[in-house]
Amino acid sequence: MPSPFIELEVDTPTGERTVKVTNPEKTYFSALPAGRGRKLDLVEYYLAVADGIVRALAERPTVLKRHPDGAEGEAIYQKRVPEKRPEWLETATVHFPSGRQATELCPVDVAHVAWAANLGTLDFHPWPSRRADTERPDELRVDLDPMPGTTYDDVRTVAYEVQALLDELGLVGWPKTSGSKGLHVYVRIEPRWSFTEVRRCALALGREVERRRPEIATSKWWKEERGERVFLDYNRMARDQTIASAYSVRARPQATVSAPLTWPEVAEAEIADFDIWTMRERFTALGDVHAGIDLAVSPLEPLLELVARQERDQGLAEAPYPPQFPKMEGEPLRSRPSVAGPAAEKRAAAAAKTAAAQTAADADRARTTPRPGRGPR
Ligand SMILES: [Mn+2]
Repeated sequence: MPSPFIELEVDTPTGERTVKVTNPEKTYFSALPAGRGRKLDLVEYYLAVADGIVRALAERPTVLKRHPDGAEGEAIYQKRVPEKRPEWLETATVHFPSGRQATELCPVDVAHVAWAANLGTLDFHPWPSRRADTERPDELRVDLDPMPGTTYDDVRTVAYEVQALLDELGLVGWPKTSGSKGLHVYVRIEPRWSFTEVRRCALALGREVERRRPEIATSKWWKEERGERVFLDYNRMARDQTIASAYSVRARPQATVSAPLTWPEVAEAEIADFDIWTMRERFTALGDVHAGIDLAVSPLEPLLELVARQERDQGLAEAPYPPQFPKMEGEPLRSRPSVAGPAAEKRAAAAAKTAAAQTAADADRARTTPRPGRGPR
């Protein structure tokens, strides 16, 4: 028997699109009251916050985190946009750290979002760059992750410390709940610098916040060095390391969403305050509280100067990249301090060999030309 479906007519600036929603009554969020946590409620949520979600994703190559069996089912991180797709769907090509490339969804209107939601997409993970120049991020993202032993109040305190620093440097930050456990602060920048440079700025910012509040903030990559502190995850600015966008629904039975906040709200707002229903109400009342983000373009130079000062005065150089990256220029030995030493050098060499073999195997599956300009310049 074919799956039940309905068709929605979705208005876009370039015309009306028909978006099919299959299995609209399927339960996606078990902790919501009956009839409020269906797949159709997910799709309708995104249509209700259209202006906000489109601002968060516009023209950005976007990874889909799909949960076709609902929030508690298995997740599929879908980078490549499926071959079978409507002819109006727009895409963008990106280059991964391995040198491979992929065609990802590139939302330009809410019909793209609704189409993806019908695939079971809960959260959208956009690149911090846009399709006009995918190599130059226009969004510096500060990701605040509470480590075990910390509280959400600690996350708030660190967020305000980030705000104070940005303010001193003449940059404008836009806070949002992650919808899961932490907070994010986004800064709109001119798309003039590489991933390597913007990530290095995120690292400098994290290190400076750690210097000011060492009791609750850390920028250390290795978990054993973080302690019971809030981690400023600078590697979220590395290529292809995306995070859930504003208005994204998170994979929780309560259907919490990543909620854009004003700075005064950070002190009071709880993660659980915002779900697919309460956010709809808030959006109707206030609209997108981050509506000004694209007009508030901040200079990156003050952070580049901070990078230089830290190097000069504190001897701080590069810091580790995530495991799937090739060894990056200036990067220290990517090995936990507790296992560093000559034996670690050997292990690192062996790991590099395995990684290279893996990359070659991947390349066989999706034969592409490695991009000559990728990596540090
Ligand atoms: Mn996070």
